[in-house]
Amino acid sequence: MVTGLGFQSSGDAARWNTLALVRTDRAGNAAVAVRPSRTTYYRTAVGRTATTNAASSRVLRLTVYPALAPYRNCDGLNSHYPHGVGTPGAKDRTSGTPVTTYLPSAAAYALNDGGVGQRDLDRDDDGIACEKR
Ligand SMILES: [Ca+2]
Repeated sequence: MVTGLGFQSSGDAARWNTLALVRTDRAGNAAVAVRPSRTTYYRTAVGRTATTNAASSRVLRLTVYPALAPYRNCDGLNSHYPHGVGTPGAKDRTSGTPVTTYLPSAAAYALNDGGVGQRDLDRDDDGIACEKR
């Protein structure tokens, strides 16, 4: 069992705030519930004691995307999704290096693929809207 295990968060993975001090169970597990409104990094850390050095865990990044929405143009869509949005498994139709880092989201793509009353942000119809490297 570990007591005084700091559960920390950060917006930039450089400056950390301790959200809670938790205690592990006999198996070494602890749980903390979070509900971030923006992309946040998390880690656990223990401070230095008379018999141990300070240490911290691996950093986890929890990415928070804005609510799904139709966008007026690719500038708007790329401001939230820098590499575009596409149906899962879509292949970028290009003669150059294909974009593979788009957000795979059928729902986000469906809002921006030129359906009824929508702007078509996937003009080459490859299943990825506003693909960008
Ligand atoms: Ca496309």
